[in-house]
Amino acid sequence: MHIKGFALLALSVAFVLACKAPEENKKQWWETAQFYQIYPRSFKDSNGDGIGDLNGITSKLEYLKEIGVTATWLSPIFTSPMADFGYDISNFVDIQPEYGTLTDFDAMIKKANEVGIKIILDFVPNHSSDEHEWFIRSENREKGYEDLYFWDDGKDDPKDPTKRLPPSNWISVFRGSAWKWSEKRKQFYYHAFLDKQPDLNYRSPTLVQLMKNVLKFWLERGVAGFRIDAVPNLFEISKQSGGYPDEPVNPNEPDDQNYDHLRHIYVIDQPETIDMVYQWRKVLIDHQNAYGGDERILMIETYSEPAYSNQFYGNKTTEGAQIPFNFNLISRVNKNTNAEGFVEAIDAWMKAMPSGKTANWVIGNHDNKRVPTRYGIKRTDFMNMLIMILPGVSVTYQGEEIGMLDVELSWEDTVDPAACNSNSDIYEQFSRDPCRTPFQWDNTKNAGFSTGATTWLPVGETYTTYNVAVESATTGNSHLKIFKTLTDMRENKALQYGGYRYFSYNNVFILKRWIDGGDTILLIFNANSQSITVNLKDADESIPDNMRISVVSLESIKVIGSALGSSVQLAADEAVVATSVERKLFRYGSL
Ligand SMILES: *[C@@H]1O[C@H](CO)[C@@H](O)[C@H](O)[C@H]1NC(C)=O
Ligand SMILES: CC(=O)N[C@H]1CO[C@H](CO)[C@@H](O)[C@@H]1O
Ligand SMILES: [Ca+2]
Ligand SMILES: [Ca+2]
Repeated sequence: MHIKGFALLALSVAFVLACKAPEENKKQWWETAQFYQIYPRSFKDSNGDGIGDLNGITSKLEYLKEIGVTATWLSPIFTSPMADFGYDISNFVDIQPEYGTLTDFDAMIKKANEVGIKIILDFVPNHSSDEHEWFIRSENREKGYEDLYFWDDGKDDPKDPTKRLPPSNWISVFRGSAWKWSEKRKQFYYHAFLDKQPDLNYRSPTLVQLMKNVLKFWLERGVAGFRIDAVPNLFEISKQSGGYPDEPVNPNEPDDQNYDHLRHIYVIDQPETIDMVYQWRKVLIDHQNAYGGDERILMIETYSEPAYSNQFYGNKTTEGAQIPFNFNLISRVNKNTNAEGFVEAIDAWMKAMPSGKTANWVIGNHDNKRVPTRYGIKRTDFMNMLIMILPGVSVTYQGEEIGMLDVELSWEDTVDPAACNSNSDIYEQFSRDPCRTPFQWDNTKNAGFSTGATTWLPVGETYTTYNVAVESATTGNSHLKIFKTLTDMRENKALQYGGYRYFSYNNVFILKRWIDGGDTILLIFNANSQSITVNLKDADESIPDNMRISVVSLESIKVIGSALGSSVQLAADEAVVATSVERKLFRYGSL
């Protein structure tokens, strides 16, 4: 008895000591988080008008918790004429009526706090709507508002003295000249996106302060941070530093209406942008110091080379954004990428990231074709496995957890301005509608998204196969079960704190995570177009013997819970996750 008691005491002392070290470098909540992007218009409609809304989101927060989401970022919900579906904001501090009210917003935050989901808002700082009060006043040259936007007389038209020409050759992201003539002010204004999205002028201290007030407004209503839209476009070369010079032509893109026709040396990635992000982080830090609570975060949209985008993390003296989005898995990976290609795409981030920072992995959003279209249907589960098992933060766009497919839409059904600005022959090249169709909840009418007669975009035809209800209820495997098992696994210290190694072996991609004295987790993916047998000890002799299969891609016939073995046969595009613990990791199903 005595000895037993002593042993227990000794054990608990050892436990306390052993726990101390990891606690010291305890991570912030967001560093091990699963983020989920909601496109509010298409997530859940609560009142049958065919348009998703805040009350719809509130009613589904428990679903997000259930599938292991930590925080959700919402595409814009603010007052907007909807020329770019909410990315054209006419009031930064109110809710678009079709989405709800500030009272609904407060109710959503309250519910989110109860459920344990953090809410992150989209902050769209580059431009406002041309219907924003600031723009109307600026166009009227009201005092204090004159220079909140970019105004310029333009150039003489040598052919017609009554006409003016735009100040420069700058092209809008959505095609055509980025300058629009205002009859009222008799000047041009600059718009990087639609002409209904005039760019805000960050060289105006008034504007800078107004936008910081917007951040404070939402922080005080309880948001956990912001995802910042179109950061590359924030600053452009200033009038003071030499007017608005023409950008050089890119010979690879002959279509002179296309954004890619120019090399954007004056309108994106200007040095001042970095400091503005630091200033916004300061607003968040000040708020946290005043109100307490968990760290508030900034996630930013950037597409630049690491030398530039790494600066967003901050420098030796100043904090920046915690999460500059990593789109490498979107830009460098496709259906045909081989195992080495995956290694290179991951390296491109891991090797460039400043030390001590947290990586993040994005495979889709409301601007890109859906995951099964870009990576191939059979690789869908592998992509979810990859972002969950790589070190750092995972980011999921709504529908990726159920393997939603792009929905092909006719020219008549197309509403995205990026497509409508083109024509019926080429619109599919530009349209972002196929990835924005209503979320598929169940087998009922409108996939359970809405009880209305119609929905703002048609519901995908495959909704009876890919929906939450069907994929939860099946006794077999499903995309959703795979997703949930993976988010469960992310509680494992090996994934949160462990080491990592990824490599290609006979065109099989292998990712190993492990923690000393703890588990090893293995992801194996066959990138070959035929089956292959891999000898694991040959691939990496440190892989433990007792690995068991925890997750498999949908078409795999391997049995969850069975031993992985030292010689693993994989079909083309088959992906398997194995764990060294003999623990039941599959939450439901036939096991
Ligand atoms: C970090 O950035 C701040 C703000 O832009 C700047 O004032 C400071 O000089 C920078 N520090 C270093 C060490 O580069
Ligand atoms: C990924 C993303 O958020 N893209 C947005 C970038 O900004 C433009 C203009 O605000 C939007 O149209 C895109 O949807
Ligand atoms: Ca609605
Ligand atoms: Ca801008």
